[in-house]
Amino acid sequence: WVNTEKMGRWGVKVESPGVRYTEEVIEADYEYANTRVWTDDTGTLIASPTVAKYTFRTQRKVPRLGVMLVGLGGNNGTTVTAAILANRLGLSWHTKDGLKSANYLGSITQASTVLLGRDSHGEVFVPLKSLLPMVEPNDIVIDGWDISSLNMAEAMERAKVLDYNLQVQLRRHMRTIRPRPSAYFPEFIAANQAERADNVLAGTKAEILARLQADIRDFRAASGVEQVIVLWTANTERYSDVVQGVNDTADNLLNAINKNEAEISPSTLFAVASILEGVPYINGSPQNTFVPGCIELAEQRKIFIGGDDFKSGQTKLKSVLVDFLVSAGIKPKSIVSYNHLGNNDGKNLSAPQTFRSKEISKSNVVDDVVESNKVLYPDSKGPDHCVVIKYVPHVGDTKRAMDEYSSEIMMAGMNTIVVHNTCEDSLLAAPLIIDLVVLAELCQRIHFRVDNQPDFQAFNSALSILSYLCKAPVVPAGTPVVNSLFRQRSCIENVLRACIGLQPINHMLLEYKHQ
Ligand code: NAI
Ligand code: DG6
Repeated sequence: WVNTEKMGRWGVKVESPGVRYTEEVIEADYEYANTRVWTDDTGTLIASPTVAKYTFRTQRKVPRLGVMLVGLGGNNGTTVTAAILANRLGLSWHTKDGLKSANYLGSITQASTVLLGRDSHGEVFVPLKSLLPMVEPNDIVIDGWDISSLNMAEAMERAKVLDYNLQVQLRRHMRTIRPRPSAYFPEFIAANQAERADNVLAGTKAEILARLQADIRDFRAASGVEQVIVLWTANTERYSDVVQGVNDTADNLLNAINKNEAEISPSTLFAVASILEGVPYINGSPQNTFVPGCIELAEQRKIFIGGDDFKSGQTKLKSVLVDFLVSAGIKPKSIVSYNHLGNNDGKNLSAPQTFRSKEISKSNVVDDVVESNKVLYPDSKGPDHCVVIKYVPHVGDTKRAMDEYSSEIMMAGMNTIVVHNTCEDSLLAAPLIIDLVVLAELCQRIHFRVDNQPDFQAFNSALSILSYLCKAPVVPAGTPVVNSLFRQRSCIENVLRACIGLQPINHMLLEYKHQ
């Protein structure tokens, strides 16, 4: 075990002729090995190794980060805010099981390790966050919007997520935080949310957009943060219609906002406000916030967007289990996913249109695995996949999820796996919010150039490295969507390794295979 407290100012430091450390940057030469495949005239599949030379440059100074949450007063919003405060204050509290202390379990940047390499004793694992300089979650300044006016102490109590004794200690810190009034267009979320909508902005969409932009500027100036990220953790919206001339191009989208078009959702308005303010925007819900015009605007302005929909529990396991089954040559024939929950998210999802958004993001998560195996799925028709969500107020945030995976095995046999999972939904989602903003901020400081091009470039606007944290990853046009959790995690680990000039971990252990 390597204690990062004792790792010094460099964290992990690489000694290699291709890696240069200055006060400002870490610069690393990197050979990106790949395989090009094509079919020749005889129909033979030809595979040919390729190598491209990259140089990665990472700014070492970590900015003071401010995060603006849309849906600040919800279960996720209050839980992540409370968790950051509790960690910062080093709080402990008594429960019937004994004394508990604040931590960041469930966050890959804060609580997971990666294999760095081998020393004379064996494998050396280090915290993922020690590979490159990253924001410390305890230093994040939180702000945001909610259509409900409750202060954060009241909202935390309403959420019923955290232990009472912890809430008591946090109350005076949370009470001072009040959500800013927000954009509320009732037709985009369930009608049952109207009763909490007492903190809403009046005016046309253009006026509301201007107000949201002013909020971002105000937060930056008042808090003194150097970098802002906006993250949507508000209610799931219904899908927006993608309409030619309205939201299909960046210009049309901006014109449509000026014309107060009905089909511009609050989440798209927030995304546009963020992009216009030069601030990354992450969508933690399933709706199609990123209509084509919004993506084009982000690309034009070179602003990061990420999403969609936190991949926290049932779907995360699905993206492991189906990957395991299919890569074992076992053929899933049906997946039936049921869950019930009693928080406000469940209440909002009890309306058909908002449920439909969630059903889509929960269902598409096996597509890439099915597509990867033409032996099992020659016609690309995947398993029957059924997703059910029911609202049961009594269970609150403690969601129950039940999944049945039925697969065909050898000689027409059948293999059925049934999984039951009880979890506190917001305590799984809050660490994902931390990872999303920590990684998005890091990506702001990474630039690279390929094959001695004169200029360094940033990653594409659609920040696909965040796929691990999302049910329906947003990726640049033409990029494969990867849902498999292990592949998504390898992407994060290996991109971070590339930034310090280290090859991907290949798990071959060749050095132990000699006679
Ligand atoms: P929640 O209902 O407790 O919180 C959402 C908050 O958003 C509420 O306080 C509501 O008043 C507010 N809100 C609604 N419309 C708004 C608007 N236009 N502007 C500002 N605030 C607005 O829900 P929860 O549990 O915090 O989840 C938030 C979102 O994250 C949901 O869309 C949910 O589907 C999604 N999600 C949650 C996961 C989890 O494990 N908790 C995982 C994946 C996604
Ligand atoms: C019930 O499915 C409500 C949803 O908001 C989920 O709790 C959330 O999307 C998490 O889903 P999953 O499938 O990652 O556990």
